Amino acid sequence: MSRRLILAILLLTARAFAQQDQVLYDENLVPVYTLPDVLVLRNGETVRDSATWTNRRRPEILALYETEVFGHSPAPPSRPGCELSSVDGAALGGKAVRKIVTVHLSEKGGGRNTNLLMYLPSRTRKPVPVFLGLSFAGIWTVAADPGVPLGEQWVRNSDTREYERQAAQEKDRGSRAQQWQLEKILDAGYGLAVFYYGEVEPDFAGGMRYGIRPLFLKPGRAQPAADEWGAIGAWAWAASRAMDCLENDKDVDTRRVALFGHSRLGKTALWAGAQDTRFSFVISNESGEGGAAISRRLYGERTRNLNTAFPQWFDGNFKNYNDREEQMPFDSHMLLSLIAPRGLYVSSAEEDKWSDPKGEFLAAAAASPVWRLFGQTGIDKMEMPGLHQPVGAAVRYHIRAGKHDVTAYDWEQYLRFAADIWK
Ligand code: GTR
Repeated sequence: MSRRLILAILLLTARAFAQQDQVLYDENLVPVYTLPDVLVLRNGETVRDSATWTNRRRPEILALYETEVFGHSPAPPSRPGCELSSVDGAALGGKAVRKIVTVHLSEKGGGRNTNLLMYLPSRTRKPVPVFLGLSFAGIWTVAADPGVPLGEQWVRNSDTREYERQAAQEKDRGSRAQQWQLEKILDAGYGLAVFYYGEVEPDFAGGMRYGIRPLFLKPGRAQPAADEWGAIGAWAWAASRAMDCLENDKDVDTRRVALFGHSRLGKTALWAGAQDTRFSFVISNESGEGGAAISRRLYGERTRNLNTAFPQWFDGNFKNYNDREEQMPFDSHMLLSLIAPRGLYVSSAEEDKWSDPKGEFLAAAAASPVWRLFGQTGIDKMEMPGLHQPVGAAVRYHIRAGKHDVTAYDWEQYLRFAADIWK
């Protein structure tokens, strides 16, 4: 290697480190920025009606996100790959019907599938609305339910620092129950369906080979092209395959399925909901940078941080925007706009500054004019609300006290939102 090359590499590394140290948390230092106008077509024409939005502007924005951010996903399979592997009509002490459905993720075989755990309230006879959630951990962590078989999970070995599959332990059962609030969901008359994202593709650089993406590579390719899906695209695609299976289930009210995700899985839920209009509303719980937060604010996490720490998440083209947020022909309000006119809930937590709560609010507000085209109200004030004061109608936002997490307070708001949207 030449001396000049070594020097250049050293300089670039030093710069990357300096940037990670200097996270912007001072509102006064947020640069002045101009967002691309969500209602102006690339040819300069203004969108004035819902038909122009649906037929012309929405496809433009979707294409931008497919090319520049998350990458194109493969076409859906010709038929759903769903196999009911167990049913218990008296789960959770008789409160719920529990089903586990094996969702086959590739028609080409390859043995890739994920287990969809469903709890439906047992007292209703009619098909029920369902929250579909992406989980960071195996499905046995959702509830302290001995009827869910323990499986394997991808974990980082603390000695070797390598990721490996480890068998779950009895103590893991229900370990994430408080992030799901299953009782509250069932009491409200809704079901909950959850799958573990690690079964679709384990979440680390190099994890792709254990997931579904290699099964869809174009002939002769060892890696997806720069405009083909990253891991978020794969997880989002799996959410749509889980939706195929919900549609297959006569106990589910398929016009009322909401998609929920937290943090990186909130980014995933937004992208899945943007592409797949079968989801009747989408919940972005603290999705932050690359999700709901406005990138141009430069507050908290930045594009470079995402692409450095998690190179597997986005497509190759997204790497072009490191330190160039102001050059993006899009920003997060445009990702959110793809959910219109369906429901959208964006939430933040006060101590989760890395996710830029204000940037998440501003994006939800800036996307709202699209809902207006459909005669709906989104968020009509640009002032950030105080803690625990949800604002907006078809687009709703709240910020709660506390840190990066999913809490009972968050679910209480989502259930209220569901009652409004699904009335
Ligand atoms: C962080 C990442 C965030 C967010 C979060 C999470 O490390 O920087 O973008 O996605 O992980 O998913 O918990």
